[in-house]
Amino acid sequence: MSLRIADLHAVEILDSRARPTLAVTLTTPDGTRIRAGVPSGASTGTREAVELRDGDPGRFAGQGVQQAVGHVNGEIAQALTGRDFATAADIDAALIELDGTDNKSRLGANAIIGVSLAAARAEAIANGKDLWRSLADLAGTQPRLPVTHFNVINGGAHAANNLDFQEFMLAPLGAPSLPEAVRAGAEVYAHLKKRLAAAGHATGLGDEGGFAPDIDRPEDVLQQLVEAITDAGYTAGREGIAIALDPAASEFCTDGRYRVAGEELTSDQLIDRFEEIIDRFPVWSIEDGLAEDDWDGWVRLTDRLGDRVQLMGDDIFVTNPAIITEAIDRKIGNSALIKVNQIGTVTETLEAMRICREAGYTQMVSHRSGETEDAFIADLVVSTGSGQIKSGAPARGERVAKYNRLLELAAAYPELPFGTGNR
Ligand code: 2PG
Ligand code: MG
Repeated sequence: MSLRIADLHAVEILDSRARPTLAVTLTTPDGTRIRAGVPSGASTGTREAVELRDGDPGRFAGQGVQQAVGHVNGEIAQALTGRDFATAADIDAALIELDGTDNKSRLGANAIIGVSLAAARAEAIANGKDLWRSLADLAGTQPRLPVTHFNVINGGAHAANNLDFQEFMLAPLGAPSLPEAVRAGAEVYAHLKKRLAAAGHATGLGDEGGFAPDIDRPEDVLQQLVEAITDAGYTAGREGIAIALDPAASEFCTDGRYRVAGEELTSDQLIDRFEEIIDRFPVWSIEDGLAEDDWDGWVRLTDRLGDRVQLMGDDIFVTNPAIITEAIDRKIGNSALIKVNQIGTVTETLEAMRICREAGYTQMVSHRSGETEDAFIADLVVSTGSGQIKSGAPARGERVAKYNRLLELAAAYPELPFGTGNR
């Protein structure tokens, strides 16, 4: 097979938070137009690949992406069009080489990932395969439908409330199938809304479609969640619906001190707090429990709680194969969050996932707080068999686009297994 790009074109569009991002269209020689939308984070890790922003205060408060758009339409298009590539991985390699930096800061990771996502789709089409099947064949993985993690309460950098922890997710681990997991998420979401309203809380939404009540203490949110799960007729726990947290601790850590609901905690005190939380509530996974630069704290966190819950690195790992390798060496965490734009190409994302798989680290594929309707990550999670995805609440178009793609795959391929696949 040979992959040829006849035309590459990017446009500045809006993400779900009214900030600019890119839509990239790749046209093949036979005229097929393949589109990709670029996601963007708010609580980003400092070692993520660099998202190029124009910095012109007169446009979108400096958030414009016209330079990145210009790079796709200019330098990248010039370098890639009309050439024969054997695979999409070769296109990714050409992008990395053209950029020439360690962190994609010259051309912009937002420009590069847009082209990379479109190239992966072009490869699938050239091979006559669905995207998930094409990626699975490339990665040599066993496809599987994931447990959907619904972020139903938003705090931190994603909402204007007092809540320090960023995400409280419903994890229907006990659901018998993907459609039943989605149904459980949607039903509990509806009950949670009623319960919050009855308690006098606002039911406005945060960036990821979860409610954003003014509740300070994470334990009080967890109590509401457990009750909403029960109200909806489900069991709160791993046999029914468990809970996953993303405190996104880098966001409330200054000089090694963590500020939670007005209290100042050391790493060890925060670990104690997590232990109490796990004792009281059906929390099965904690992402970014400590800050991205608190590696010593992470070692102790993993040592103390690693055999009780999934400890997932997001800001600390940034989907970076080299950082994940170092973390595995130091016994930090037991799981990685996977975001395509944190590293900037599909090839490197698959490499990060391979490293996790081989080390026995679990993985969760993730959206960003700024999203488009592009559902690439739904195919990615199925193809790699990683067994877990988070795409926000079961509400708002850019969030449900991913869940809906999964529902369609579940219907079309009933032979696909469902679940985390964890031992
Ligand atoms: C996270 C993500 C996605 P952001 O911290 O896990 O939920 O948020 O995209 O803002 O980094
Ligand atoms: Mg996170």
